[in-house]
Amino acid sequence: MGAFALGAAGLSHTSIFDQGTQAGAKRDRMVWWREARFGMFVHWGLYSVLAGEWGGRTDYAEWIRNNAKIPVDEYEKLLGRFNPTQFDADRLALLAADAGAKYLVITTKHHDGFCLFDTKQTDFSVMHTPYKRDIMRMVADACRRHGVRPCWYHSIMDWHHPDYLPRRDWERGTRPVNGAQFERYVRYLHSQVQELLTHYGDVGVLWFDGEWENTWTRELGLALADRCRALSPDLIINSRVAPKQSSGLNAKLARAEIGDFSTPEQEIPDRGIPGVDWESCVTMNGNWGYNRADHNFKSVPTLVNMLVETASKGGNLLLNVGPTGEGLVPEESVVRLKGIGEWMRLHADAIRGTDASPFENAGFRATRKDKLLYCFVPEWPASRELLLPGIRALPRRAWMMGEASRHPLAVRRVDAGVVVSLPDHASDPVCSVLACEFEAPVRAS
Ligand code: JFZ
Repeated sequence: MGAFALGAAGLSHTSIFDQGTQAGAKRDRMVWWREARFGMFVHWGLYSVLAGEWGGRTDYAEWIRNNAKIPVDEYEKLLGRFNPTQFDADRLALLAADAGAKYLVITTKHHDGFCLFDTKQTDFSVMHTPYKRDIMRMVADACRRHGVRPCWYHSIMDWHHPDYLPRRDWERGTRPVNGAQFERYVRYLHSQVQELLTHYGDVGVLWFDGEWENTWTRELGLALADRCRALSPDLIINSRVAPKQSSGLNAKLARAEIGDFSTPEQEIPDRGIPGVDWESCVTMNGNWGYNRADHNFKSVPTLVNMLVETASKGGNLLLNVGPTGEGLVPEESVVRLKGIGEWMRLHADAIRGTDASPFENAGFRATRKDKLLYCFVPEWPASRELLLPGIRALPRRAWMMGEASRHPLAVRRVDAGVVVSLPDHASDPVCSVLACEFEAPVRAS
């Protein structure tokens, strides 16, 4: 029996889709990812050079070629302008590490088809720009130097490759499909995945995207996942490798069927996704790719609370930055990552390696780890008390994280559970964390 009387709102770590021997292998390869709880996303490419601006409009980003209807030969001219001389892979990796992120997912190729790595499969790559350096080599090496796992985002949809189908609606007249063979594109994609998985050492995650067009079938998704797994047995693959099933189970579960984790975008699911690993990807402002005009950034407390919310629901948070064409992460993002890092330096134990909250309706978020329960208190209660509802056992010790003295807090049993007497003042300006240590491992009964 655990210390808790209430049922778990959180997840059990074995997906209902993983039966038999595969379940053990999956459990093993997911260990570091589940432990990490926090990663950094990087959207960077040719589009970054345009900073979101085209034809008088300033609200574009990584979809600019499609949304501004830029002809392919016009877009190719950007190759000559891609020269991110300010880029420093160590600074990028350190930015992630200092924020408390344990992995970094970067766009090797987005929907525009431009490759930021040294690929032998196309000339539409960084090697054919004035910069001429393999960005993924630098990123992979720098990440490892700073204790961050390098991971690749790679788009299935490709608006540049002549064999990719379908064409955009608006370019059907100017880019005829004559001679295009989708099977040839699939071979191209496989070859690139092979390069990405064999030239850069161990990669943590292959984060596929752009799987929703009708040419990309579940069979092709399965074959691609198999290819990845054959090249790199411990690789983690997201569910966007294959299109979601249109019928059958609910959409979220169907999406998790192929791949290791599900990817809610710009949202944290109400109750997590029970039985399925998941990672919410979110932007700090309103765009994935760099947009010069977008200064609508979330605050540090909002971002910390998003991290707390995902962890309390048993998921990961993948927080995005969009470097400029010069290769710099916008200062607004840097400031926020530093703020998250300051909080994480004192409270990471309450996030990393934790499981979802044991409470259904406590009125605060929580995580747990073995005999420890962590309660997140962003607003300091006027009563200076916190009720742990449904808890029968008294904690052995309760204290505010980050306080060097670990001053023990008074605890008492009441009908509804256990009440902890909090100090007069919040222990952290962003989000105070109460830690409670119990005699027995903290788990749901
Ligand atoms: C995709 C990309 O199109 C976008 O540019 C960005 O890279 C983002 C992370 O992923 O956009 C999506 C993908 C999936 C959904 C919505 C937008 N979805 O599942 O709702």
